[in-house]
Order: sequence, then C-alpha cells, then structure tokens
Amino acid sequence: MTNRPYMDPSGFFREIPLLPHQMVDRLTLAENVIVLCHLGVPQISIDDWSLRIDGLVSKPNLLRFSDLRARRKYSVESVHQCAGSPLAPNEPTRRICNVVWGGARLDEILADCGVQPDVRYIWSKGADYGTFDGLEIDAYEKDLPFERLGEDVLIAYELNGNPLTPAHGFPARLVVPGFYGTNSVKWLTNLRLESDRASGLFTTRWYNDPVLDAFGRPTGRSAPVWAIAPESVIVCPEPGSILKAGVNQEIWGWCWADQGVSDVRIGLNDPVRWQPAELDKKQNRAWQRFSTTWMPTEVGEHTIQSLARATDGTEQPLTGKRNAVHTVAVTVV
Ligand SMILES: Nc1nc2c(c(=O)[nH]1)N[C@H]1C(S)=C(S)[C@@H](COP(=O)(O)O)O[C@H]1N2
Ligand SMILES: [Mo]
Repeated sequence: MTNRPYMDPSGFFREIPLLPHQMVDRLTLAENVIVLCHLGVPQISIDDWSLRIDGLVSKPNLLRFSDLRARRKYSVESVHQCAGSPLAPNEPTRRICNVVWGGARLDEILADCGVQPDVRYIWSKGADYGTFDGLEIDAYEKDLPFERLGEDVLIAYELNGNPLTPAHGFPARLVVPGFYGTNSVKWLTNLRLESDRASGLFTTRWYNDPVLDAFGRPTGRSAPVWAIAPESVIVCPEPGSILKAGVNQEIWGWCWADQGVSDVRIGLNDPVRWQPAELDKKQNRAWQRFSTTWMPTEVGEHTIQSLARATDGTEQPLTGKRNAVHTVAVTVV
C-alpha cells in the first residue's frame, strides 16, 4: 500500500461483547467476537490493498487480494483470545471466543518466495498507525518464530464464513492459532523474513512478560507473549445463581491452551476441594468443553473454580497472572 489509509475510528477501540456465562455457544457468533484495535480501524478497499513479502527471500512478492483468493482456501476452527492490555499484563480479562477462520496458508505462500536458510522470524505489519500510551506508532508490528509456521497459520480473509469486517482486519489478516490475538496482525500489508526479532514497540516494549526465577523474583529477562497458556472459564452456573441444596447442578465451561488441555479440576468451597471434570477431546484448534455434576448439601455462600492443565503439564495459577483461575460465587438455599 502506498498511501496511509483513513482511520475510522482513530485511536484505541475495543468491544468485549460476552461475559463467561454468556459463552454458551461452541462457535461464537461474529457479532459477539472480541474486537481489539490499539490505534483504530484503517478503512481499506480491496483494490488498494496489497501484501509485500520481502527480507531474506530470493523472490520478494507483492500479492493483490485476487492473488490471495486464487489460492486454495483452508479453514481453521480456533480459540481467539486477547492477552489483555499490555499496560496491565497480569490482569485476567477473559476476552475469549472460538471462531472459524478462512484463508490461504502462509507456509504455501512463503514457499513460492524462496526462503533463505538463516530465516528465524516472520515480521508482520498492519496498515494502522497512530498513538498508543502517548507514543507515536507508524505501523502495528509483530513477529513470530519461523518454526511456528504450520498448516494452521493463515492469511485469513473470512471469519465464520463471511468476509472480515473492517474492525477484524478487512481485507486480510494474519491468524496464528494457539498464539494470543496480539500476534494475529490485522490489515496485513507487509511480511518480512529475518534472522533477528522485529524492533516495533508492540514487539519490544509491550507484550513481553518478565521471566521470574524459581522464587518468583525478576531475572531481568522477558519472554514474548506468544503461545496461549492454559486457561478455563465457567459458563454455568452464572455468578450470583441461587442453587437448591440436595439437587444436582451441572457445572460446565470451556478450556484451552496452545498445546491443548489434558485435564480440568473443579474447586468447590473454601477451603477448596478439587474434583476432576469430564473433558472433551481437542478438535482442531478449538476450545474444549468440560463438565461435572455437583450436588450442594450445605446452605450458604459457595465458590466454584476451574483449573486447567495443558498437555505439557503447565497449570493455571490461582492468582496473579492473566490466566489465573476463574471463580464464580453462588448461593445454596
Ligand atoms: N494491525 C493490528 N493488528 C492487531 C491489533 C492491532 O491493534 N492492530 N490488535 C491485536 C490484538 S491485541 C488482538 S487481541 C487481536 C484482536 O483481533 P480481533 O479484533 O479481530 O478480535 O488483533 C491483534 N491484531
Ligand atoms: Mo489483545
């Protein structure tokens, strides 16, 4: 793209339509999908859009939207999660949904460009620009490890079977299933293959978590916010529910992790007793449903928690992290 697109709205813009107890559908309706735009929404027409692929490639390329559409179309059902504000990175926000992306495979597109052997990162830039946290930004820029490429990383132009809306990245965006949403650059205009990490502020300053030692002290190092850590939300019962003592109550919700979740435990009461939940198998990149039955016997206030463990053994922390356990308070009468 040669000229900067018009930004409307310009400035930070977001929509978080659903609370956990409203996430009743496995597939989130398009109108209920989270929207996160740090700089606003660039208004781009199909004819004005192009994607430049350069850097350490023997055949740099410029793709038009028709070139993208002419390629074989793939779809991926995937959890789509916002990591939360980079200014409050430990705050659990539960901005989450599960959608079907459609588009072309990035590995196939790059295969035509002659990727050089020393490539380690894929840098991606969006067409949006403006100010964030008081700093002037030319373009939203992220990077991802080249080795993360696989059959599921798309240059997507569809969400749940329909063209992307402007707020979701029209006409085309990157989608990296299993990575936090921040990595899936919208209004994608440039991909650059490099041996080092990108230098944009959204890569170097924001979306880097401090690495702690075994005692929880900062090491001075930081790790990029890439793979989604294990997490879960309780959909039912909803907070504030009145449950009847002696009556079976279903507890169910969704859990997910980049690697997939191997088990979920439900914590009841305070002090907490943990009991295993039943868990659906991971399909594609989608979130997994868990459920259990609880027959409350004691009248009074109760808490219900869910704790997911990923297939690599990592677990949700109880507090202090963006993926801390979700707690729902109910009353038993
Ligand atoms: N170009 C660009 N891409 C972006 C963003 C952005 O501000 N600019 N926001 C990121 C963040 S933080 C998230 S969570 C996802 C949200 O995608 P969605 O709005 O389509 O749900 O887009 C990511 N891609
Ligand atoms: Mo985000």
